[in-house]
Amino acid sequence: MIELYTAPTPNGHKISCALEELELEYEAKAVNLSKGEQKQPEYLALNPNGRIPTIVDRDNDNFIVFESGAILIYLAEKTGKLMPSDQEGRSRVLQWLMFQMGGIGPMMGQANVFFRYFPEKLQPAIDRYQNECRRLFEVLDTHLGESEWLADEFSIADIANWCWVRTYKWSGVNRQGLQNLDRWMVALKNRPAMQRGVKVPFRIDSLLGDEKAASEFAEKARNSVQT
Ligand SMILES: N[C@@H](CCC(=O)N[C@@H](CS)C(=O)NCC(=O)O)C(=O)O
Repeated sequence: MIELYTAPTPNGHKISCALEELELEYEAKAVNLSKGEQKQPEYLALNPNGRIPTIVDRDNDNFIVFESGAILIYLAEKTGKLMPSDQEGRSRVLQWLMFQMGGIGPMMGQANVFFRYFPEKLQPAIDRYQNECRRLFEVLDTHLGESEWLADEFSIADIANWCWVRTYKWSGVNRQGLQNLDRWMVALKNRPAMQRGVKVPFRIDSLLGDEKAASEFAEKARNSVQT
């Protein structure tokens, strides 16, 4: 049994989607980010960075893992699935996983901050992050024109990138004209495990068609953005 401390965000969904794909038994524990539960001492004892996700592996002497990329690697190595063990195959998965961890995730996160949450509208900052996200989407699109999946087989790298790219509208990033990326997005969306994973720890409806819900959500997030 794995305990997963999470919230309905891309970094949380990366882990619930992987756990669903791997058919591992897990218990999701919702961390209320707008109430600041991630900064409480009990949680900081598990994750010194005060962010979700975190796992506790009850079957491995309560081993704790934080940082979503490290959690994905841990789960893949624990099961021998979603990442090959040969050096080159493993490296190809890690390259695209790191591309998400160091590029797509932080850039979309900053696009969200400046496009949705920041009190002032700083257009150069919004443009900077949205344009960088678009550039990263084009990198994915070019690669996916030559390869069905990001690495040789479906892997944790696909899960990690998909969980972020699917939220492009919230970040205000243009995804038009990227047909290879579109093909891959649909392939992932059609996987039952991914469909289950993005409803953990609870289902949230798209905020995009509901202005009131979107502004309430942005207001809560704004309060947690430290300037
Ligand atoms: N590098 C971390 C980033 C985690 C992260 O930014 N989590 C966000 C939700 S997607 C969070 O917990 N935000 C709450 C906060 O910053 O206080 C990871 O990949 O695990």
